[in-house]
Amino acid sequence: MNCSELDARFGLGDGLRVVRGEGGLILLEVDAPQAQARIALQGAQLLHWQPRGERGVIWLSEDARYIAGKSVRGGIPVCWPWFGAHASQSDFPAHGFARTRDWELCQTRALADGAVRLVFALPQASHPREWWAFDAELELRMTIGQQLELELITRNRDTKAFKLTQALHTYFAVSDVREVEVRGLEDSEYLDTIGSGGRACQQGAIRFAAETDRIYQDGGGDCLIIDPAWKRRIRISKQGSASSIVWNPWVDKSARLGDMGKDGYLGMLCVESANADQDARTLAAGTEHVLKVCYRVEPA
Ligand code: TA6
Repeated sequence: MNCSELDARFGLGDGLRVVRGEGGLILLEVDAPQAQARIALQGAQLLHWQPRGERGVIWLSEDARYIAGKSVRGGIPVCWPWFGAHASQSDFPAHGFARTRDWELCQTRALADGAVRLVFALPQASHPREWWAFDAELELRMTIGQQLELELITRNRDTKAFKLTQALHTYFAVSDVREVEVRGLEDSEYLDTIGSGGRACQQGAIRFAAETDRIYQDGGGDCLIIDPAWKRRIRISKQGSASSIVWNPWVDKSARLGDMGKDGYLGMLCVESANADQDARTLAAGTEHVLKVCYRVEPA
């Protein structure tokens, strides 16, 4: 379906419009009583979420590029069916292929409480067999309101098991990454993917003064981003995940990425709810796995 057909079928009046955005990407513009949001059909990637009365919660680079087949810098990229570099094929795309493919819009609904429910699916036919030889279904359900809920559902439709690593690679907007801290990962073991790597144990809250890229094996509990300057905390609750990636590219990596914007790293922080590293999952034939997150803004 083209943009106008999608809008005719799935639009919700002023509450949700389907439009063609920069680079020809199809965007869903949500303007609901509880929140505003924007989602690209490519990757079913949420790019913006702003609960009524709050600042935007999700960071998007001022230099983001809107190119078909390329993940937009910021928002919530879906890393699937592998997280990071492919385990054995170095020429396969980092973070899998789900974030750069066009998903199908399956359902839109204005809920009675003023939130909006969206359902997307990545059709099996668009899974590149040369990269992923399994029969699997992928679905993303979003409930957009004063809180944001995402459910990423993987179904193994094959006759054999497969290993899955994945992440909701969420870029959060912060006042100044040098002035915030992440709580909830104290005493968790992490793999430091920078330099020689190696594992260590988190001592106290996480603060930022350099490039940070760590995969934490956590107990599945809540994380909090504490942002005193903006007088808020962002609570990250999750189910079906026992690992979190905490990432800030800092100066040099930002320059290498080229689409972080001028000093963009200062205004963002990734806390990604995942199944990564030792938290990889094996889905037996006919089973499913749900990775669910809920984001809430609370007063600091
Ligand atoms: O989640 C952290 C990370 O794996 C970093 O190592 C960095 O590569 C980041 O993801 C962004 O990856 P991308 O492929 O979106 O540039």
